[in-house]
Amino acid sequence: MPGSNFNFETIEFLDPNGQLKRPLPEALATRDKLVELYQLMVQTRVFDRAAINLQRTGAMGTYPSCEGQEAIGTGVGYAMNENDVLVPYYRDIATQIQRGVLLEEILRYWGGDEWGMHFQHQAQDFPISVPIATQSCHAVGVAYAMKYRQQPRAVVTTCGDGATSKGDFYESINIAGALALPVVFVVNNNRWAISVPLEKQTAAQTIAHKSLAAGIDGYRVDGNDPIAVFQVLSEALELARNEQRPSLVEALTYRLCDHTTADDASRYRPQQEFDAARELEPLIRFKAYLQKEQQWSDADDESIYADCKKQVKKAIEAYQAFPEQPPGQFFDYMFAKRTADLEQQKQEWLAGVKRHG
Ligand SMILES: Cc1ncc(C[n+]2csc(CCOP(=O)(O)OP(=O)(O)O)c2C)c(N)n1
Ligand SMILES: [Mg+2]
Repeated sequence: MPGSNFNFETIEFLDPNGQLKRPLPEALATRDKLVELYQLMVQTRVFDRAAINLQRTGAMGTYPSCEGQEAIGTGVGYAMNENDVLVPYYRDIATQIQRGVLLEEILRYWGGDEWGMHFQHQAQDFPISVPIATQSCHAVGVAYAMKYRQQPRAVVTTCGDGATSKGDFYESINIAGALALPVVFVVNNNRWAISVPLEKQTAAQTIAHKSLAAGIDGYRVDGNDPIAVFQVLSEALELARNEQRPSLVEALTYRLCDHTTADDASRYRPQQEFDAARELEPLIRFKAYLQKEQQWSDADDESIYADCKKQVKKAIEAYQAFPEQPPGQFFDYMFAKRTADLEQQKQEWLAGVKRHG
């Protein structure tokens, strides 16, 4: 088969038992940094569980969990410079919290209030993209602006495996290559796009192979290993910032959750596949590594979980204290001034709300 003799090696540092297979990257070679990576993953997991509970009890709308995928956002965020720009999708909590986004802002957004994406402490990153792959195009625009202004900065944009089938994605990697733009496309390959498995999504040998047609660098990384993700992203970002070399990073992981709280994956996902993926997940592996190599105790572990739970509790209280948005306000911010069309839609929508009580 054409192209099938081109292999992308999967870059790994930690094996599933938490054994380090190669020397730590210099930037992570202290216990504090490693503990920080673990804390970010635990924080994300604890937040994620709490968010699902809020949805289940009617205190929040639909929510897309990132369970099992925490290592990607953790490594990506750790590798970014403050003045890089993140153009995220909806499973990037671990990155967003490192960028200064507040947990209560994320809850606010999924609670139906768009102001949740108007980050208090992060003015340059983009809001979460729920439309699939549209953010790839925005990322390319931001990268073009950086290049035009001759700034040594880069854009990171993320999407799922399913998103890489869309025209937006192909057009974006193509133009990034053609114009040599400082952008890194990170693909969270969690093997499912709602109920569509990867096998049905593409005939490409791997997602990383899609970089070949665009003429950009391609990497495959173990997405359950935050050290490997950090290292690959650091290298890719360096090349993007300093040499305008764009890249596509395929991070291999698994969606250890329903697609969103509106989904029931047990209707289409083989239980065996799920059970096998559970064995490979990032938190278990990283804890095993810390225990073996970094004198990590059960008491240390309990204290990190207790601390994260406290922070999440505070975020929930802050979320619940936000004043409710007046109905229909979301029509008001599309443009500086509401157009006649939008005004009509708003009035129809408000009348509908009234009709349905
Ligand atoms: C343009 C567009 N089409 C369809 C949808 C409905 N939709 C939401 S998530 C999803 C699948 C995405 O799968 P993938 O890209 O693998 O990301 P994952 O959710 O698995 O992280 C689809 C089709 C959407 N949000 N936007
Ligand atoms: Mg997916």
